[in-house]
Amino acid sequence: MNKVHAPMHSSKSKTAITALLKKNFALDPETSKILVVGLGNTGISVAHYLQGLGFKFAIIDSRAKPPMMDEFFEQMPDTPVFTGGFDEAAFKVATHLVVSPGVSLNEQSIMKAIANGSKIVSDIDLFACSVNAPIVAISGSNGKSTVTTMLGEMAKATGMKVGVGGNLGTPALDLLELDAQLYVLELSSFQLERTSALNAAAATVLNVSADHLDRHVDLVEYAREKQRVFRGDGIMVINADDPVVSAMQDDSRKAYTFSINKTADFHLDYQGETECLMHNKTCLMPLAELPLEGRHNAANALAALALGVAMGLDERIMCEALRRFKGLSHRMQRVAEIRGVTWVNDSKATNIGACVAALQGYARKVILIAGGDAKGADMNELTPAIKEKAKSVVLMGKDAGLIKQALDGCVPVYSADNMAQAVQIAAGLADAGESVLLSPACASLDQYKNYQDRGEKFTKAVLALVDRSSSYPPSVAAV
Ligand code: UMA
Ligand code: ADP
Repeated sequence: MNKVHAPMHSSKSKTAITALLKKNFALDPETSKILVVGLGNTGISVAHYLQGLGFKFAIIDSRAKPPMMDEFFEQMPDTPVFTGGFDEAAFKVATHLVVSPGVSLNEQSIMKAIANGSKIVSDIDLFACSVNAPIVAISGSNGKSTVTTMLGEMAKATGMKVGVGGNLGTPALDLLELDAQLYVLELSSFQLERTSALNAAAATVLNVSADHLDRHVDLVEYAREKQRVFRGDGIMVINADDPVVSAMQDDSRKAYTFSINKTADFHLDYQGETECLMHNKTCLMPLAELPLEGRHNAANALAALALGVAMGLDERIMCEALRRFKGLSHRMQRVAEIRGVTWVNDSKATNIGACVAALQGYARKVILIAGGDAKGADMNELTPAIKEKAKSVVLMGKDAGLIKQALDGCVPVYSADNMAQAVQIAAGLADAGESVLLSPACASLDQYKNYQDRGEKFTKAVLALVDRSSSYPPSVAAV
């Protein structure tokens, strides 16, 4: 549970923060009536923050009993909490709404409140108004957590006190107590769409591919929300390989470009026989020294280096941090090698872009385990990569049928009811020297608690194969 903390020891004084909140959002401790929507990690961090500044607020959550409610009552017994629905009366009196990213702004009660004059303020707005230290903001469809963590490690290696969080896990406002010299925030489209005061010292959109289309109208609107990360006058870090991101570049602003396909400020090139991560004409380090699978991780490293250079970090120290960076769990994580078959957990591939990037990293065809909740994406976009890189596909979850339909018989497809079965089937299909890749291209929530749960169930099932040598490999038939 988050502990109660006052944000005021983070550089700016309480008076300065209050003045800025008044100027930017007409927020006033005496008169504003704030409704915090969502009693999750974000909502609780906002509650502690507002309490520290002496604002009046209430909290609302549509669930009957949000998991952290009891602890919350213990800490803030006097805060009005509404649960079990979005009570119109609570919205009616609110002058300001701080809406958690998991709650859509298209909720009836929220749209009505906005129409009646309530202002939207995000936790990121509150954070941006409260720090003096520079913020680096990282968005994109894929690679955010990896680049955010990489840059955090780089900054730490230079001896800086750094706060790392946002969509990555620790709500931004909970980082204030660190009183850091630099803040590195991963920001989702949901966080950005409701943020207006962010003026990051350096920002990037790593890439844009279809995701969260169940929440955004279309890809154009989704990209527009991501572009909000560049609001302000900070240094832009632009992926020159992504046309949607390149179009976001503002020529009047300082920018660094990165690319894994062509020359850019940060790019890949050969120095003799050795392929290197380059800054202009200087080799920063050989690519082979980056201990991560997949060329998309070269792009991630170049983006992190560009952001680090934008913040004045030492290139040599950043490269030392990159050499030590072993990657995050559930992203192209090698789980085991059993009878010559390599098993890879990429459960965090919750959209098509991530699955395609994973497949493209393989020279030899793989057995792909995919499926789950497609979140409104067009599964036809998966077909070319699967056709080129998959020997066969094992499908599971709510939208397995959509993928099967999109593949239209171009590779053998097998169906599984659960992960243990999917792993059994894949074991029967894989020959020594091949890889089985869990890279679902879909969210996990139809069958699992979250992507971690899905990845753990995969790992458990893979490791169980070792003990089941008599039934390994089973025989299977394509559906
Ligand atoms: N809620 C309602 N009604 C709704 C939906 C949600 O009342 O219709 C309530 C939920 O019951 C919950 C509360 O709202 O109690 C808060 O929900 P939340 O989903 O915003 O959860 P938080 O705990 O505040 O977590 C959020 C981010 N969650 C989402 O964006 C869905 C976390 O990102 C983030 O780490 C955290 O803030 C701190 O910044 C998670 C995520 O899945 C990891 N992000 C998506 C992604 O990466 O794809 C965008
Ligand atoms: P995010 O925080 O944006 O979801 P992660 O770093 O957690 O990003 O990675 C999510 C998924 O995307 C993983 O499957 C990972 O292998 C894949 N991925 C990471 N970086 C990239 C990239 N630059 N391009 C495409 N896919 C990527």
